[in-house]
Amino acid sequence: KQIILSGIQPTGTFTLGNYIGAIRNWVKLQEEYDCAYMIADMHALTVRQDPVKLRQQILSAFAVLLACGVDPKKSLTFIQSQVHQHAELNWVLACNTQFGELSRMTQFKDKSAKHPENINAGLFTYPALMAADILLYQANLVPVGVDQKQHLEITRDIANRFNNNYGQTFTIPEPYIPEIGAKVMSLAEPTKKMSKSDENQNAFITILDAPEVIIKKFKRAVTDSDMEIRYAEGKDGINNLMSIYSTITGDSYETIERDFSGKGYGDFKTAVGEAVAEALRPIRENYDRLIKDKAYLEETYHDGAQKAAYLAEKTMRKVYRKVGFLAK
Ligand code: AQP
Repeated sequence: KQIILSGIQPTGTFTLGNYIGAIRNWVKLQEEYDCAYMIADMHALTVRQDPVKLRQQILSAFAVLLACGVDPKKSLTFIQSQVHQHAELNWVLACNTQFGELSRMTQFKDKSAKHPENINAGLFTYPALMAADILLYQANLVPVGVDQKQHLEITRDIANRFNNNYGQTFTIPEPYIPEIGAKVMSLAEPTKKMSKSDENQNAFITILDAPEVIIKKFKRAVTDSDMEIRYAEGKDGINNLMSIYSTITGDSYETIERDFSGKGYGDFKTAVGEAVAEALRPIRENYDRLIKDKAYLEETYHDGAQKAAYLAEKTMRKVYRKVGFLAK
């Protein structure tokens, strides 16, 4: 079976965007592949985090993954910082990554523009850690959104270079583009992607929002001054709502246009809100049950970390030997 690795940062409660674009596909992939899913808490440190909040968010993020249907019996499910090999391989790879190639990363440029007060070294070398995450498990495939293609490219470059310099060590990962998983846009600014760390609470739906909150947020969603519910250029707000509704219900755009012809934006927004609230209901119920069971969560992430470390250590031993370190 081919190996898949993916991760998600615990920088806030996961959004409908994270669900549609990532987690929902992860759940499907675990039936066909050997999957490894991690809470990327080390990556979250590249932006200043409140320690008390971060600790709570990591646990909550782990519970959300399970609540969505990621099954620790089928997939390796772990928290990045609990597997020390990520930090170890990060160092070796950082020493094999060039300043110039890191400087060209658009995410670094974006994030440092957004946080000019905290342009730290971790933010700059982030791609080396991401490469470590992927290469440690010899992943064949990495599910990526369009926004993350550049990161996978640099991972491939780093892996190829390492293999050429030191001999065959790493599997070269390929991008895995899911069939569905359109980009979900912000409800407040539909030209921007929906983001969990957006300051405007109305811009995103979280997986754990109560049904009435979801419906209210959709009612406030920014649309346009046109009256028609149809998918067309320039109608970013309506396009986004149609795309969300279509992914959740399975209805095509034509069906939606037909069903809502002659109806107002208000009716459509309510329908989208209700459909999303209903789809997220079982997840929220699972979560409410899981988050109370701290012992189970602890046991599950410890077990995941142990299994991950076993696999990661195999790669690490090889890497240390290849670069010339003495055996432990
Ligand atoms: N709006 C989105 N639509 C579709 N997919 C999305 N993803 C994120 N936002 C959308 C996918 O979710 C996965 C995990 O993302 P991440 O936690 O690594 O960080 P991100 O992509 O930067 O997500 P956020 O929510 O925007 O986080 P912050 O606000 O912390 O930067 C990825 O597979 C991503 O494609």
